Amino acid sequence: MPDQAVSLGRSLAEKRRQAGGGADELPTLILEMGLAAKILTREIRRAALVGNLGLAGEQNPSGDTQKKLDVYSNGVVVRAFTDTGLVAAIVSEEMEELRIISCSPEAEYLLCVDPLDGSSNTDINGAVGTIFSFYRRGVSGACIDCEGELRESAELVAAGYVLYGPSTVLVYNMGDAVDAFTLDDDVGEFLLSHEKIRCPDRGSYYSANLGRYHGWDQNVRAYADHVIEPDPASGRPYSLRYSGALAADLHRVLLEGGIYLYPADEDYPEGKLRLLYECAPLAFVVEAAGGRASTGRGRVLHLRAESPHQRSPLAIGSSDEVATFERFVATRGS
Ligand code: AHM
Ligand code: MG
Repeated sequence: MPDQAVSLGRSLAEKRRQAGGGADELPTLILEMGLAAKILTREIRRAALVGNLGLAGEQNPSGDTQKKLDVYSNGVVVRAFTDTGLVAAIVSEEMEELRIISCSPEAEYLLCVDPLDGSSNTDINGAVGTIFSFYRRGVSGACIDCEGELRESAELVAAGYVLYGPSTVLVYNMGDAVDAFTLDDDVGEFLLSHEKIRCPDRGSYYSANLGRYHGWDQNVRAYADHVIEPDPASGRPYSLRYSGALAADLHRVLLEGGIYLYPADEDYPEGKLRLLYECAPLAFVVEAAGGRASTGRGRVLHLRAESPHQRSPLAIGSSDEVATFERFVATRGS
């Protein structure tokens, strides 16, 4: 361990000090996400030994059959943020309705979370993640229609993800920069490992479920054909990397460049991924790192959610790569 290790707690305290202290509770919320991530790290690692792999049996609001770890992860996250007193309501992939937590004036934030992203990977010891975002409520101190708040007035103020891979990494943006903290198992702390991350403008990796190729629009198929067309001058053919966990594929693109795509297709005419707890949080991270996040036709962050589980197409990663995808979508028709 380097002598000058910076813990997540110390880094957040320093950011709070630089911002002049005050009542901004985002650092407390990020720290709480760090605690939930430590508990989930432990449980994911030992799941095969304590009977926590496999299906739970219920369907989630998106129609996916929940894994035991989905249910467990949702419980950990909901309990963690219920206890802070700072969160008014939670939207989760694993809960049908938005869950009202508190109506007090201190409960200034809305949490949107995918507690266990990529849960099809749990049973094969593959990478999984947690994706989260915090919105500041437009109105505080009243239990009004919070879904309406998300749509009308709430502001996305912090977002990030946790990747449970060979190590656990927490990446977040509170509006200033994107930093990554790696969990040191022996110390029991998230320690700063990547500061002020910049997403390369270009990259030669692409991530997409090519099994869905024949359900895509011809413009999207043309783009998929383009990236594998040999052109050494522009770095093509690109290499395919697809893990089945958005957080893992996004992490590669953020650090090494490239593009992650989940376009609309015949089965998912609005795209498969969910706006509030998958697309928007990662857009908030990637844009702060100099990358781009698009529906193919516009910025993901310009969308307003009409419902908790609203879907969106997603193209995210290096700015030049996403811009090229948008040109294909715009010029080839659909
Ligand atoms: P999940 O959060 O229910 O696991 O689903 C989201 C996942 C993304 O992480 C991943 O990129 C994509 O859905 C995989 O979908 P597919 O199996 O269609 O490729
Ligand atoms: Mg997910």
